[in-house]
Amino acid sequence: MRKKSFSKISFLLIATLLLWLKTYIVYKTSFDIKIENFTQEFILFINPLSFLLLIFGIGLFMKEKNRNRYIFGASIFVTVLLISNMVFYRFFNDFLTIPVLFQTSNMGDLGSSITSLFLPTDLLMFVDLGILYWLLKKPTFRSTSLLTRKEKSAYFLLVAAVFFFNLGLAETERPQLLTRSFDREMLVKNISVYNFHIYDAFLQSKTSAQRALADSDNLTEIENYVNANRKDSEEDLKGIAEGRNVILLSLESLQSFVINEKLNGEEITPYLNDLINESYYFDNFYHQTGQGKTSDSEFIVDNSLYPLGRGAVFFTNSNNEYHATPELLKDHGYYSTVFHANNKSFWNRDLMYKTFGYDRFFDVNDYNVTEENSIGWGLKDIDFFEQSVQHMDDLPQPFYTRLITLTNHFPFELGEEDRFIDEFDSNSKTLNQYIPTVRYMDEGVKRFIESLKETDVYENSIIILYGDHYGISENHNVAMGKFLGKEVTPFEVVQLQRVPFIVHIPGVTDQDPQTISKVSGQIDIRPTIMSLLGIDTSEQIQFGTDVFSDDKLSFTVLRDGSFITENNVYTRGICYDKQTGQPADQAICDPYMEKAKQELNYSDEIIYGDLLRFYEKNAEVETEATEKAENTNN
Ligand code: GP9
Ligand code: MN
Repeated sequence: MRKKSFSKISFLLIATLLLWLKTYIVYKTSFDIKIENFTQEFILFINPLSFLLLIFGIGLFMKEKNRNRYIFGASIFVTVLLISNMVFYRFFNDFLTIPVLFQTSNMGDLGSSITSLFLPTDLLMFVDLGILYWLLKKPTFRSTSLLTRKEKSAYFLLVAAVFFFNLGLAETERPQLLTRSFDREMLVKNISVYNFHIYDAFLQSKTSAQRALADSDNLTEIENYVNANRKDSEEDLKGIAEGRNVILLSLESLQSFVINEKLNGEEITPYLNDLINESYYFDNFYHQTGQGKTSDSEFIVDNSLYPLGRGAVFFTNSNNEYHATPELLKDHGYYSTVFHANNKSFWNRDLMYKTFGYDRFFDVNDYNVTEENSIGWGLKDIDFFEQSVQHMDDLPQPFYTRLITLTNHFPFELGEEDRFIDEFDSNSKTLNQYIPTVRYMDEGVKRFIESLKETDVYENSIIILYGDHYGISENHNVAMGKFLGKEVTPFEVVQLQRVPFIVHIPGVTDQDPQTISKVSGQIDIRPTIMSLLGIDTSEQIQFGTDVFSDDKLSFTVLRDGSFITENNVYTRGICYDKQTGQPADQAICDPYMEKAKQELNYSDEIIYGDLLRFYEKNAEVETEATEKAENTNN
């Protein structure tokens, strides 16, 4: 284009330059994007360009004044998109996806979490908009003549060239970039945060179509896979808790690194450490949640399916057909409940619990919540447990129940009176405050189990405790490194996804406590429970295995596609040796790559295609069960 053409689009070019630089600064300051070489840095630098030229380029079809106004409006839009991602990233260490945007019913309840995520420096995000606004008023830019057709074609050809140059470069750095879409960081790093959103919109339309196109044949292949991988349960423990109540404690943000660990000579989780000595404890157990956090963990635990790679399945697919644990246990006379002192619609729980077949959800309205007994997200754990035990005493037995704690949630707030241990001392307020809130939750669990022992429920139950997901994100790696006394590499990040898993069977585990180091994950919880209760699930589609089974593979896959085997950790394209924490020969991880991908893909297919609606055998059992339930209700 000639000089004259450039002057026609000078406002557009200035806007592009400002937004481009701003995006790059945000990349470097607000997101933790790992760069390994110069090409990657270069890709990161140029990647916002094609989108910005495209979106501003639409203005070229508008007349004079409107054009610059449009460009200014588009700059505001792009800025808002950027800020939303920044704030979201601070909490979730992840980028926004369309399903997450529609979880608006969660937003109102976030309260203190949201405000503590905004920083004064965020105001700097508006500086360039100020400049643009000032230029908009300047006579030089006010009336610019239209571009000729030829000039427009040249402009959009240039945009396309920039885009394909970017994509080509990215593909050489990262083959199959668009087909392996689990890793959002990889996408943002290579094709920009903006093009990532366009790609995400494409995925959204694809998954919406998937249900309509699915048929029962899709399920057959998955059934074959699941059947081929099924392992027999451990004979000695099978049915050992037949007819007992099942009490699951979903422990908010609890990671394994605090277990059996001290700060200034004090144990961080004294009660859990004691309980472990009377239980089966799994020290290589991983959470497998994605963007749906707590709700994802609930989904995994109740279905032994993986949650989704984008969005929260509790929101996106709450009308699907599932064969969740409450529904299966109903056939065996169980009554199912959840105790959680939050609004019932948070994470769309009220709807999803109905779908899963829960009989009763004790939500915030079932608790006495006052100013004094609340902190952060709401009712404090000790009060929550105290009031829950009272409700529990009245439940029909046997029951299957889950209690979900809340105090140990970001931003980890706690009153002085509840501080039983010092804060950690590092540059991360989050990690510092995490230690006392974990300690407080530990106290809550202690009082809960102690008061349970005073009722007849305890002896007749099994108690299963697990961490729902990580509490300390990668944003705090430096502080984490200080706590652990070693650098937090991508290998360590995976190892930090370990959460405690404790199986406490009164009369059994206290006689013979064990620490089991086989690799397992939340996906294995349901098959384990079913086996302990002596319930046959050989006709169920589930991806987990009874953790006590001798045949269980020492293997688990995380939602971002990373996986862990007996000796290795695979993450971000690198196979690590667990013993040294150093990269190992890729060939060692190769045999598991396909399995990891397949598990996640099959599980996604089930959810997106709503495939369990085609499951014949279970459809029969289910009608029987519903009829039975209806009869008893009448
Ligand atoms: C909300 C609580 C916390 O009810 O379960 O949710 P999270 O943010 O951890 O997913
Ligand atoms: Mn949680």
